[in-house]
Amino acid sequence: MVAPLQLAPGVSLWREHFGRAQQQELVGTIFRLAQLAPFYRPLMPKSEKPFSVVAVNFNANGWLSDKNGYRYTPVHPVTAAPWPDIPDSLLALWQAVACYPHPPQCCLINLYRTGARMGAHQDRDEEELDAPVISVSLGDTALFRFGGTTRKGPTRSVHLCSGDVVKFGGPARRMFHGIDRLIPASSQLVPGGGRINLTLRRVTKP
Ligand code: MD3
Ligand code: FE
Repeated sequence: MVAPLQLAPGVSLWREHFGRAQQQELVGTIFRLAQLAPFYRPLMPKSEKPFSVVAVNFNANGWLSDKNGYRYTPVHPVTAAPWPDIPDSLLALWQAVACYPHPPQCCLINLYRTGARMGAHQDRDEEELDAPVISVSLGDTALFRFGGTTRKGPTRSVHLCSGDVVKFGGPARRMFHGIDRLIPASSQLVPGGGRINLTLRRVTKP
């Protein structure tokens, strides 16, 4: 692994960690698995407002949001089938960058079509906060914004491009973050256009 850019304490960025061929392979794998485990549209708890992204998961712990709240579930909310396994290339990525001695338990895949965004939030449905979250960006460039561990205070923005890998660990694990917008058609990678983001997470304590 090359040395990452250090964006903030606990935030490491590997620009274009995955080359074009590997990006194409990951997208192909995701769309092939999505024939069995289709992308679904999460809903906000209580308000039932639909997310602008659609999502699917790999591995036994799938992150889900619907009117009953945020939680981890072993089965797809529409098909009730177990989620597909995490591809080996993503397990290998975790091994290479996480600096954490146990495998990831969740791989959430968010698909952003043009106009989709994600409001500022913290990832706080996991019991294990000693493990980092690893994010992989594929397709159109996104404007990612992050701040501190409260909603107040300054934020910074960085473009996340296809093939980029970011690790959020230590003090960054509880930071507020979101996606303000995509740069439309900045990549041709994703069939139908847009962006895919994968997040690898540990859910429970070992
Ligand atoms: C910082 N996804 O799924 S990736 C999410 O691009 C999520 O789809 C965004 O936020 C996306 O929860 C942002 C960057 C990211 C992911 C998880 C984090 C940053 C994080 C967890 C903790 C701190
Ligand atoms: Fe998040």
